[in-house]
Amino acid sequence: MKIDKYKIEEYNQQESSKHTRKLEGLVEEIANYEEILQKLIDFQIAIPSWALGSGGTRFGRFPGGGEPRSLEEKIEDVGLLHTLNQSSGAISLHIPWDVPENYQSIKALAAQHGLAFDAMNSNTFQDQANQALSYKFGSMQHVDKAVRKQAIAHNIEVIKHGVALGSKALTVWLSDGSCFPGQLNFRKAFQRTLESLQEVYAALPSDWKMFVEYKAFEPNFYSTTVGDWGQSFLYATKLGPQAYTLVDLGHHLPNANIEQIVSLLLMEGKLGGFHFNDSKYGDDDLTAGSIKPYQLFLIFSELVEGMDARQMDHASDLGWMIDASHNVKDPLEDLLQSVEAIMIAYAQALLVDRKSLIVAQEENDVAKAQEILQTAFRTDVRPLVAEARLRANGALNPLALYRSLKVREELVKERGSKTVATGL
Ligand SMILES: [Mn+2]
Repeated sequence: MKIDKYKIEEYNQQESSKHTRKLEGLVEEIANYEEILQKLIDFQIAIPSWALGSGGTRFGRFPGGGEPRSLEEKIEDVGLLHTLNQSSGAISLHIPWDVPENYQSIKALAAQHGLAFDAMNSNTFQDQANQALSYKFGSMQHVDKAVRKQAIAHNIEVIKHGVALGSKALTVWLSDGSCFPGQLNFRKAFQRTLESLQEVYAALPSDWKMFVEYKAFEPNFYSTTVGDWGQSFLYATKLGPQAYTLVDLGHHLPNANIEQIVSLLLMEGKLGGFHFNDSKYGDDDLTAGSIKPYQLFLIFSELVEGMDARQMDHASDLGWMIDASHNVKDPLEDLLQSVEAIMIAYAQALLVDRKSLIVAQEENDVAKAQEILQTAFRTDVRPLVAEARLRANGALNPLALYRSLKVREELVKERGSKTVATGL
């Protein structure tokens, strides 16, 4: 299914006067309005291929119908999102769930939809049918060198797929760790993992980045070998200049101050990328901004401040990706909501009065500092985000148009109601 351009134009026309009215009130207050709009237009968030089908929990999965049955259909789905919001211009593939059969035709299809290939993701957290050795007791940390070699070879194969598609980064998330005290020697596990990562690092093309993603717990519940940002930073530092830490919002212990982590990683030039989602308890993979929108804003506020301090390009110098999937929403609606929440938090962060904040900080004016941040957070920037979409030929309200065009119903007609996308 493809959404015709004129349908978007027609919809925007209908909504135009309402939108203009809301925008005018907001714009009066913002001096650098055009500059902010351009940043919003440039900002793109990659969609992971595994978020296009209904996610499951370990208790069950409830596919909603019309889910993509192939890599081609996954690209089409991201194309639908991008057509609607013009902010989802990249797809992040997972190997082996999305092994491309024909690079040229996959690249051509992505280009047709205006999509780039974001970071490639390897998988040594589960065993595949044709796999010689098991990852039951870890992959890169494994006591058996042959298992480690298998994990290294897999990651190098993922890089090769990525090179053929034009990707520029590899994300390594390891589920390695231990479930019980005494199971693992922490130092040996670290050293083995580092040596394995070094071999993968050596296979990186010179213009590639390697993202070392950390996670506090799950599936291992006693220790994780890349368990927090300190450990990831240690690996990334030891690996070299092409290695960075990747922050996944759901991969922290409860109440961790993620905005502070982000700030310090940026200071050290070691923040590489971001996985957006939201959570209440653990790695819940809920829609970005659905539980803690203020935290999302505070993180973006540090991102903007920290990137500006290093003269980084907001749109291209970090990898931005959604990493979420769950059971109860239409995955495409969920992704539209996530992208919208991210754009809102970014727009609010761009509104923070930085000069006044610096003064308030230097004068220990705590109340003023809070006011400055909350003034930005409490600004309804939705008309600004909508205007950015309008100028980029997206829809003023992507979710409303998605529903009125009955996109899911069309996909069910095309693909059937019993389809299941590859993934967890
Ligand atoms: Mn992640």
